[in-house]
Amino acid sequence: LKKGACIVLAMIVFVLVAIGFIRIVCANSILWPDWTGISPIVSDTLGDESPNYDLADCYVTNDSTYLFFKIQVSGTDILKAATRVLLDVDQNANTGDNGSNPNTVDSELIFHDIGADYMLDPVISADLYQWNDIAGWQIVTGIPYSINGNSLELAVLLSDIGGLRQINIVFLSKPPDTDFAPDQGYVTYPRAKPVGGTIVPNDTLNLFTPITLTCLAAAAAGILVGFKKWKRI
Ligand SMILES: [Ca+2]
Ligand SMILES: [Ca+2]
Repeated sequence: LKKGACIVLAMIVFVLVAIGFIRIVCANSILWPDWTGISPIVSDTLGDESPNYDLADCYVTNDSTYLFFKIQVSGTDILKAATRVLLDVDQNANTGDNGSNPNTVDSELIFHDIGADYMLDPVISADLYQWNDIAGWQIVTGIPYSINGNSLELAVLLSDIGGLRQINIVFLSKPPDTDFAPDQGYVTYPRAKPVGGTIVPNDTLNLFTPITLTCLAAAAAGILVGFKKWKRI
């Protein structure tokens, strides 16, 4: 019986290790975006930290499956383990890590009006964390990452953060006592779209100045008078 139990235990351990291995392999075999033509969502102040911690340009984009992030520092080698991305997916500073809970990643978050519900944390490999008011940040799953010199890319499945919607974002380096991007407040992705309705171009609006309206009214009156005279003939 003991031998049988050992075999079962060994099989369970083998399966768990295999699942972990497959997850790590799968997590990093994704197609990263071509960032050409994408503007930074935030360009942080340069020189407010030592170069490899000093957040510079940060980018966000998405496809139908992933939300992608690219973070650059002003130095030559980004310190992956120091980087965090905070996501306020309900745009509500009262839910999530807003800096006031003892388990906060950084108490200076109180100056950012953000309540981060999820955090991307590449401290060991790269992982998605979810906030819990009692236990603090709890690991959810591994996420893909790619590192190249001063640039770090991270990706999170949209389905793991409740789908694509407008979210508020703050980038951190070396928390606590850290570099933030932006230095205060947050950035929003996707950016707000124009509200509905027809936008009339400026040159079309010029057609409706008071002078043109007066001329049009006079012309209409002239046509009407002319038409009445023509009927009497
Ligand atoms: Ca900076
Ligand atoms: Ca929130």
